[in-house]
Amino acid sequence: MEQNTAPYREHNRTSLTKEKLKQGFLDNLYFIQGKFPTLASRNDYYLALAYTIRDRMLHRWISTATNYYESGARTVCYLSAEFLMGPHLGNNLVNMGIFGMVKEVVEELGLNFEELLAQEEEPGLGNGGLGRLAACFIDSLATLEIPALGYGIRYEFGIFEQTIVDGWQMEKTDKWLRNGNPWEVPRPEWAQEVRLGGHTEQYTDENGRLRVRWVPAKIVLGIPYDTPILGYRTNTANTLRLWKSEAPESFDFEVFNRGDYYGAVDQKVTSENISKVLYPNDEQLSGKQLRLEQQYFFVSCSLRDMLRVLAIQNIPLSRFHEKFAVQLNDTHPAIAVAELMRLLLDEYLVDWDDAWEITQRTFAYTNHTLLPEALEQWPLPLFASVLPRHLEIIFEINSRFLDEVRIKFLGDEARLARLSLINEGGERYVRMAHLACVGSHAINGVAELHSELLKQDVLKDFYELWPEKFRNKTNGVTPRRWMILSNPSLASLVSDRIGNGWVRDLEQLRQLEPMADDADFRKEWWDVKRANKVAFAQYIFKRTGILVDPESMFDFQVKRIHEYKRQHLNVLHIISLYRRLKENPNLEVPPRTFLFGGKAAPGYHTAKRMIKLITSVGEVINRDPDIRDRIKVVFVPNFNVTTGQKIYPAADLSEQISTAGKEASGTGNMKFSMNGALTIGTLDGANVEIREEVGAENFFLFGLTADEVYALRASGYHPYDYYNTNPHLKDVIDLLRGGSFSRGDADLFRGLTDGLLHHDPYLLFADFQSYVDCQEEVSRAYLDRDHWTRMSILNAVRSGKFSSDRSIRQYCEDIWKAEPVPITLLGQNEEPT
Ligand code: GL7
Repeated sequence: MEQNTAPYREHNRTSLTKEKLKQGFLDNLYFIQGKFPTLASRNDYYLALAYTIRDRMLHRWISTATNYYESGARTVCYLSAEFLMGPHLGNNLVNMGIFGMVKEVVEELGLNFEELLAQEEEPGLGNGGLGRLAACFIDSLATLEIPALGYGIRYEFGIFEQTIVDGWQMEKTDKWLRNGNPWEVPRPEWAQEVRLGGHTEQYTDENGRLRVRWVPAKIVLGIPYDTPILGYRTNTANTLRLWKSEAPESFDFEVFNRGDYYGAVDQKVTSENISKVLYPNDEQLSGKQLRLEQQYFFVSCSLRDMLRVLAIQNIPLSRFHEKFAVQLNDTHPAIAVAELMRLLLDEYLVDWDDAWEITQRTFAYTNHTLLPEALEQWPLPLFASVLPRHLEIIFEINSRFLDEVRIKFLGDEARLARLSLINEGGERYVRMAHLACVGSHAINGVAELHSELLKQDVLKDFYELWPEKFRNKTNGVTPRRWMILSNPSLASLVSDRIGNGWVRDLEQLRQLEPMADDADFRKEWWDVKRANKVAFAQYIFKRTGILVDPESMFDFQVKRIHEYKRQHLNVLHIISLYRRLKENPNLEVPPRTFLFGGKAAPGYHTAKRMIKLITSVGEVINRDPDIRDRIKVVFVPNFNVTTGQKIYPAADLSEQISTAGKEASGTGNMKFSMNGALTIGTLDGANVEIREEVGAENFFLFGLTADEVYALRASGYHPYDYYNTNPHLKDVIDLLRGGSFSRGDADLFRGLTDGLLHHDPYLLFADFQSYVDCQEEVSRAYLDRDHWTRMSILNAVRSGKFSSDRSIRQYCEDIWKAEPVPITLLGQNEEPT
C-alpha cells in the first residue's frame, strides 16, 4: 500500500510546537492511561509524557527503517548479553533537542518535570562497565548515522536493587517492568524458534550426501521487543532489539492434548525462565546451564533475524558478511560462531569451506577482561546436553584449526594444547574465548595497555598465530548522557563560550584550554561544581541521613565492588588519615568526604565484607567528635546509571586505583574526567591514556606498573614484610584487627586482614605507601583552589578522546567497514495536507 506520510508531520502526535505537545500529552493521558488529571498518578503523567515523546520519535524510526531497507546498507549488529541503558526519557529529549521546551510544557501544565523524569524505572539490564559500554556505543552509532542494531536479552529482572541494612548489602529484585515500559514495541510477527537439548542424527539427503539433523528436546520462542535509539540531532533512529523467551503454543498443545496439563504448564514456565533474570556476576563465570541457554537463546534469535532480513532484501546468503558486521561483546555471544556455522551447514546446506569463510568474515570479537576467573569455559557434558550439534561443529572447527597450527608450529604439542578450543586438563571444557578468536577476523582489547597485555599474555598464542587479527579500540562514553543530560550547567557554561559543536565532536573542547588561565572562567567553573555538590549533598542526606559539607573535597570511588579494584586500599588510607588527625588535630589537610558506591555480586562474600568494612569505618569516623566533620565516609546505596548521573558532576576526585594490569579499561574514569574531576590512579586500563591526554601534571599517579607487578610476583611477594617494616601500615592493620571499627569484634574483618597479610593477591601492601603519599599530594593541591580549578578545567577540556563517537568511528573504519547512511524523513518533500 502506497501512503502519503506528509500529514503525520503536523499531527497532534508528531508536531513539535508547545501547543501540540500539550494536546498530545493530554490525549495520551486520556486515551492511553484512561485517566483525567484529578485521578492521575505520577506514573500516569510520566507515561503520558513518555508516549508523547515516543510519538515524536516514530516518524524518524519508520523513516530510518525505510531508508535502510531501500539502500540495503551494510549493518552493524552489536551482540551483547547486557545493555545498561539507564532511563530513556531525558536522553531522548536531549537527542531530539527539545529538553527545554518539554520542561516548559510540563511546568505550564502545573507538573514537576524533575519528578516525572525520576519516575522512570531504569532498565538495568547490565552489571557494570561492559553493559554500559554497549549502551554508549548504540548512542554513538545512531549519532554517527551508522545502520546498526543492538541485539540482546529482555531480562524481566535486571540487576538487583541494593539496600544497605546494618552496613551490609541486601538485594531486592529489580521489577523494572512493573509500571509498564512505554519505550518498547513487541514484534511477535518476527518471533524466532530456538531449539535446546536433545541429540543429533545422521541421514542421507536426496543427493546421497551425509547430513546431520538436530532433534531437540525442547523449543522456545524468542519474541523481539524493539526500542528506538535516537542519534543526537539527526534523523536516525536505530533499533535495540531485545528477545523475550516464551513457550511456543503449538508445543504446549501437544503435551496438553496428551492430557498432561501440568507438563504443559511446566514447559511454559521453563521456557519463560530463560529471559527471566540477569546473572548479577561481573567478571566471574557462573557455570550455570540457564546462563548458557540465555546466551544461545539470544544469539540464535539474532542470527535468524539477520537471515530473515537478508531474505526480504533479496540478498544471497553468500553475501551475509557483506550485509552484516557482527560484533561479539565479550565471549557471552561467542556461541554465535558455532550457530552461524550450524545454520549455514544444516539448514541452508552450504559447504563447510564456504560457511567458514562467511562466518570468519562476519564476526569480530572484543575482549573485556584479563581476569582468568572471567574467561568463560563450559564443562563438556553440560555443553553437550544443551547444544549437542554445536559441540560436534566445535570439534570439527577445532580439528581443522589444530591442523593449521600443526603446520605452522611443527612438533609443538604444548602449543596445540594451549590453543585448543577444548581444555583437556582434567575435566574437559569448551573455551569460549578461543571459539571467538578462531571464528573472528578481528580481535580487540579496550584500552592500549589492555590490548598489549592480551598479546603478551591471555591471547599470546593467538597473537603469535595471527598477529594481523589484533587491534586496539580504546573505550569511550557518550557525552550526551554523561555531560549534557547529567551536567547541564557545565554543558551550558561550555556552549556559551564555544557553541555546541563539541557535543558531536568532543575534541572541540580543547578550544577552552586558554580559559583555564582566566580567573572569571575559573570562578564560574568552580561555582558550577559547587552547585552540583550542594545538590548531591542534599541527595545524600535524603538517602542516608548523613550530612556532608559541600565545601569539603568530594572524593569518589564508584564501581562494582571487587578485590582487584581495591576499595579496601582506599579504606586503608582513610584509616591512616583518621589516625593522623587524631594524633595531630592541627594537621593541615582540607576537609574531605570519601564516597563509595557499587554493588557486590551476591555470592562474592569478600566483596560483601568490603562493603561492611566501608560502612563500619564510616560509622566510627562520622560520629567522632575529635574529627569535627573534617572527614566523612559515605556509602551511596544502589549505584546505577541514575545515581551515576548525579555523582560524576559532583566529584572533585576520582579514585581509579586497581592493581596495574587488572582493569581492562574502565569507563567511569572517563566520565569523571569529562566532568572536571581529577584522578588519583595507577597506570592501569585507560588511566594511562587519560593521563597522556590531560597531562601528567594534572593527574595523581601512584603505584607499581603492570611490569613491576609482574616482576614482584615472579620474585616472590611477601606482604607480611611490608606490614613489619611500615609502621603506618602496621598501625592501620592492627586497628582493624583489634576491632576498633567493629565494636570490639576482632573477628569481623579477620578474614580480610589475614588475607592481606598472607596473600594479598592484588598487592595492596606493596602500593600502600605510594598511595598514601599521593593522597597527601592531592590534599595539598586542593588547598590551592585556583590551581585545582585550573587542573579540573584541563581535565575536562582534554577528554575529547574519550567520547564513544571516537571509539565507534575507529570500529567503523578499521573493523566494520561501515559507512553513514543519512536519513531523509518520509514525506519531507511532500506538502502537509
Ligand atoms: C569490563 C572491564 O572490567 C572494564 O575495565 C571495561 O571498561 C569494561 C568495558 O570494556 O569491561 N569487563 C567486564 O567483564 N566487565 C567490565 O566492566 C563487567
